[in-house]
Amino acid sequence: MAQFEEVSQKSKLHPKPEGLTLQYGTAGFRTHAKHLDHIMFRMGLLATLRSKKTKSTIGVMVTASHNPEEDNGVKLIDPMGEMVTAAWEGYATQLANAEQDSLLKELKDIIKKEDIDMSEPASVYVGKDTRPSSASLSQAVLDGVSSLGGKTHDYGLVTTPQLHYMVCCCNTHGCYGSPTVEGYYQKLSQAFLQLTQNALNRTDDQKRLLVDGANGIGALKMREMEPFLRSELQVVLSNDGSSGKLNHMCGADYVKVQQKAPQGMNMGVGERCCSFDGDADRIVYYYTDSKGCFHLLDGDKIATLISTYLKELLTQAGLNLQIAVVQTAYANGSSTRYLEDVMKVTVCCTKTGVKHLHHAAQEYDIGVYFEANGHGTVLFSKAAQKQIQELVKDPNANDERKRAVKLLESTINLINQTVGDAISDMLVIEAVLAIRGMSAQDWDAIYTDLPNRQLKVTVCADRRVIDTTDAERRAVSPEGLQDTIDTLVKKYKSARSFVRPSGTEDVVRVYAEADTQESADSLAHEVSLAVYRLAGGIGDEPKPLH
Ligand code: NG1
Ligand code: ZN
Repeated sequence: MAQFEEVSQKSKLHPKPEGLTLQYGTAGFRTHAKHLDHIMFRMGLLATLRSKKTKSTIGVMVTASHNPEEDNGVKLIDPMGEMVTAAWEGYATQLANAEQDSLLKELKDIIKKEDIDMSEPASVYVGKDTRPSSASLSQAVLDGVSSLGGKTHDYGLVTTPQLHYMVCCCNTHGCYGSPTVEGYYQKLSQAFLQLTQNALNRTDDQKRLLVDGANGIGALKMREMEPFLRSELQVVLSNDGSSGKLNHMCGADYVKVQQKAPQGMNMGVGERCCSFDGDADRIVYYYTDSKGCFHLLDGDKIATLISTYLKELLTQAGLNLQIAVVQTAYANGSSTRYLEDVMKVTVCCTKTGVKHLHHAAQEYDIGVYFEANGHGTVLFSKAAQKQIQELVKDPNANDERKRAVKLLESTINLINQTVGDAISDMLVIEAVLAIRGMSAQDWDAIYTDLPNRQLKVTVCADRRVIDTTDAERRAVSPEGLQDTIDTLVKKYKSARSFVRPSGTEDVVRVYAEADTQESADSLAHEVSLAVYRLAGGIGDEPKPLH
């Protein structure tokens, strides 16, 4: 067939290095950019098949998020802006690892398994981050799509959540918004301006926010969006990409893991600051107090702030909708305790990776999901949205209910329900703080985090020698590891620890929390040693942190 002839010809321009195998990991393929050209071409092919199969537009985002600038990666986006399903992740790995001469065979195998009608049209939206390698890699995606006769729309430089939004807008025929960057700015800014009208007498200081753009796409897009916000938010942008390197000593991941402010940010005492990651799908907040102490407001604090606000509005609106918060094992123990015991909301724990959290959040009327690292959003079920819209129109509702339900309606419009979105989350947080008249310190005081530490251990064999259960909170292999962790945890107060293989780096991650930073550090170190000894660690033995 002519269409396969073109694939065959074009694939030679994007050859696979023999023997190289890669996995579709926690968030797509991700590695050094020099290994990715063939992957991109093939993901163009796969997205075309997925589009034919679903009779919808599919998205392909070229980014390696918070990874170093030299890396790159690719994420596939399903019709409603969600992450691609597990079966298709499997196809992605199958296609990515096919040697050059068996590519067509694997492609036809997927077509057969999925019973794809190749005469269907295909449409693929493509976006990229600011990495130097992203331009040629996104061209490889476009080549893949066109070699199978698919239509492409190249959005160029966009944040990952913006591309998710475009895909959702397209497939809902405009119901979610208009599929342009301008449409995105308009939808979000209108909702933000409506919400902040409810916050009276805000001073310029309260409107001021310091934003670390991680030297990436988020900085560019924040600049573009600023005029739409009409000074209701006064952004002071640093790490805007004009000089520094992407994610280097800055960005949400750096701030969260190092538990310190990024370079290049001039923070006044108590000033609200936030950091995006390299593709602007994560955000964390922070401030320094009068003693110069750094305070992190991470994904758990964000989930608590937003769910408290939503719960209050539901009560005021007299709506009986169930609200749940979805977390992972990395959620700080204090946040879980606060949500369950004080706020009395349902808390559910899933495996790491937003696709798991997103899925779990869909089970509730309102599902607030955040990873501790700041990746998350809020999902409203169709039924919940309908109830809210009906109440907005109800002429018999009293003023208090009307006000609350209008706030809920604008909040829904401000939230990017397709995926975690740093810009959208930032505007939600800013609106909530403004409406409730809260400072960063007030927000931080909702509960006190347990001191914690994250470490990495490199092992010689496949890191998946570590197998886990119970939403990754317990290790079932190698033998003896969990018993050792249990014994170590008992030595410390309010302690918890777990280990799991990373899905994005070739390391085993260790997490520990306890009543003091010294204890958390010491427990994390002892557990790292146990991993090193029982799971075949390489290099020097982990050293104590102090
Ligand atoms: P891995 O490498 O599987 O731990 C990391 C993050 C995830 C998620 C993905 C994708 C931690 C501990 N893990 O996954 O939460 O965001 O990257 O970006 O932060
Ligand atoms: Zn990201």
